[in-house]
Order: sequence, then C-alpha cells, then structure tokens
Amino acid sequence: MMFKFGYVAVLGKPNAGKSTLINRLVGETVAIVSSKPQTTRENIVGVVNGKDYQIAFLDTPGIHKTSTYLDKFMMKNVRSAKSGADVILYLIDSSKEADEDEIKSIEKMKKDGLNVVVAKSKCDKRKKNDFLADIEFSAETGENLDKLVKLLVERLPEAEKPMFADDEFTDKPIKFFIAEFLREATLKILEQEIPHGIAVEIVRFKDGQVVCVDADIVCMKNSHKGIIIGKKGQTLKKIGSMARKSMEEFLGKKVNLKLFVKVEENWQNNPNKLTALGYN
Ligand SMILES: Nc1nc2c(ncn2[C@@H]2O[C@H](COP(=O)(O)OP(=O)(O)OP(=O)(O)O)[C@@H](O)[C@H]2O)c(=O)[nH]1
Ligand SMILES: [Mg+2]
Repeated sequence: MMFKFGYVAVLGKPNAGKSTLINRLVGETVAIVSSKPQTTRENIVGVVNGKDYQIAFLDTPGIHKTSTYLDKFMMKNVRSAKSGADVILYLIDSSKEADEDEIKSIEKMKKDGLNVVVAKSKCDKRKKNDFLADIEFSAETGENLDKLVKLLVERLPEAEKPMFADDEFTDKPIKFFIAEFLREATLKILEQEIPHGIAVEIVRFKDGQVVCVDADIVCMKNSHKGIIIGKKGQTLKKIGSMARKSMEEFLGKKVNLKLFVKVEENWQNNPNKLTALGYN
C-alpha cells in the first residue's frame, strides 16, 4: 500500500475545539486550550503518525472579525493555512446552534474547489444543530476519532515518505511552548477581557539541571496589572505555579520561574511590539 502524507488545516470559530482535537490526536500538548475564545494566536503544526500515513495538522486561530493588528495577524495565519493545506478540516461546534454565515462560508469553500471535510465537534454536548456534517466526534470522550482520521487519510495525497521524523511532533521551538504555558495560566486564572490583552515575553531561558525562566507578562493597562498581581501578589503566584507545573511536565525537569508584569498600552496595535513578541 502506498504511503500518504499531507497537511490538514483545522479551521473554525474561536472555541470550536480545534486545539483540543489536535492535542488528543498527537498525544502531546502542541496547543494551549482554554474555555475562553481566541486562545490560539498563530498556526502550530501537530504531527500524527500511522502505519501508512503521516498527517501534519495545522492548528489555527479561531475565525473572527478583526479590529486590532493582532487580530489581522491571526486571520493572516488562517488564510495561509487554508491556502497551503491539502485538506481543510472545518469544525462546527455542535454544542451551539448552527450559524448561517458559517454555513455560507463552508459552502463557498466547497464551491471554490477546496478539499473540505466538515466535522461537528463536542458531540458529547450536542444541541439541536441541523447542519449535515461529514462526521461528528468528541475530543473529550474520543468518540469517532478513528473514523475522522480515516476520512482525512482518504483525502491525503500519496507521498514517498513521511515529512517529519518519528520524534518530531511540532514545528515550534521549546521557548514558544514555555511562553504559551504561561499565557494558558493567565487565560485560566484571569476573568473577562484581561487575558485577551496579555502577551508573554520570555526574557531569559537557561537550560540546565534546573531550567531558569524569566518572563514578562505584558498587559494593556495599569488596572490590569493590579488585577494580575492581586492582593499581596496572590494571583500572580497562582499563575506562576500553574504555568511552572505545565512547563515542568513538558520539559521533564524542574523549572525556576520568575515573573514580571509590564504595562504596554495598546501593544496589540503596535507593529514593533508585535514583532518583538513573535506575532509577525
Ligand atoms: N464537552 C466538550 N468540550 C470540549 C471538546 N473539545 C473541546 N472542548 C472544550 O472547548 C473549549 C475550547 O477548546 P479549544 O480546543 O481551546 O478550542 P479552539 O477551537 O482551539 O479555540 P481557539 O483557539 O480560541 O480558536 C475548551 O474549554 C475545551 O475543553 C469536546 O469534545 N467536548
Ligand atoms: Mg485553539
């Protein structure tokens, strides 16, 4: 039997379950997950290996209307994933009602001749959603994941050999994950709009028996800084300890994490700052 390899771009609205699906299939954390929309900010590759196939999934930011430069950066990522992929896996959240605009945009992709598989995610929490998808699945319970992979493999082009080595499961460097684990902790611990205004900058990363990480949490306003730090520094301490645990699990080593909170008004619209943060 011929080997198959291809890129599958996973698209959908914010919070549709794209990152959760990819993590589950890869078996590693390649993308942070939270209950808040717009968690993923850029494309991340997650590699899944089978006996006669290799799939390079592209996790993408959730599709949303743009207002800041950061939003524009995020949607540029979606467009590039969409145009570079062999297959598009479009996720519809079946725990929510169907959305007319979304259905129209799926029809347009098909009309444009794109190789689209439409899947309803979160079928463990299914609501009345009449949209007829190719398949439904749950990344939480694992229902239909094998069928979903089979469906995708059928659509992949043939290839001589895998593109990624056995032990290579992503395209991002370690420092990226370190920053993302810290951002994930802020998304989980902070409320409302504050986490959306946060970026993380790794100021120092020193590998050794113990890994030393100094990181800046960049936020939009002085009032946000106060909330992030919390009474007697309690909130920042919680964020740090959650992030450190994820980092230690990922690296398999102890981590010494030092956090600083900085205010950088309107960084989401500052091209230089965005470049410095890696959003370029
Ligand atoms: N019940 C249930 N919840 C799920 C499932 N998949 C994901 N979730 C939850 O849905 C929320 C969003 O998941 P993400 O994987 O971050 O969604 P996303 O599409 O990557 O979101 P963005 O990065 O913001 O675009 C999280 O709270 C997940 O735990 C599922 O199969 N069942
Ligand atoms: Mg995501």
